[in-house]
Amino acid sequence: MNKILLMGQPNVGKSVLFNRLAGARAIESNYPGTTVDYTKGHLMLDGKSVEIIDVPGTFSLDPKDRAEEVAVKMLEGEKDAVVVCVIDASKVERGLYLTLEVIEKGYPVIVALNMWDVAKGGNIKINAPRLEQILGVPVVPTVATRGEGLRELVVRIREAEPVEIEEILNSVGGNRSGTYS
Ligand SMILES: Nc1nc2c(ncn2[C@@H]2O[C@H](COP(=O)(O)OP(=O)(O)O)[C@@H](O)[C@H]2O)c(=O)[nH]1
Ligand SMILES: [Mg+2]
Repeated sequence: MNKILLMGQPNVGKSVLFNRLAGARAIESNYPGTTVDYTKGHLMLDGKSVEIIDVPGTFSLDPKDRAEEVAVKMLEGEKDAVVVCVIDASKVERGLYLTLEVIEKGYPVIVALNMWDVAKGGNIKINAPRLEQILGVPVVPTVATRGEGLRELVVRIREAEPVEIEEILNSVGGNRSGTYS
């Protein structure tokens, strides 16, 4: 791993998470040839400093505007990156699409189920361990604004590994032949 990319839809808490993880010495840059800004910084991991990037928000890897184009380009330009997919836990189904796309591209992924407090307050119960079983990647509930879950998130980044989409399909009892196994 040489980089950590924070990815997710707009307004899921990526930047708050980034500020908590990267601390004070973050640098804002302009993506070449665009008016799109992004921020990068460093995170200490196992005694090593790893670059972490707050990628512009995107709903999918099929870009609909300039910011989404930059998000996709940044991902494609960082083949050795680990991707922290940030999902709003109160709208979890909306964030899973991008997460699955990133997994399908072969990147090691860890999911931050952020806004865990909002989900709880709205009586939304998500079985994070079950989601972790299904996806085959670490799933960590977080409340970025309070720093909750961030230690676990950082510790578990090293567990992020590429997963075959077929494995996810198998874990929900499906396959591509159209029959039940
Ligand atoms: N209640 C709650 N609010 C959060 C949490 N994380 C971020 N926010 C708020 O959600 C809004 C969007 O956060 P931001 O980091 O800008 O989202 P981004 O667009 O993904 O970068 C801000 O008002 C944050 O203070 C969280 O875990 N819980
Ligand atoms: Mg942001």
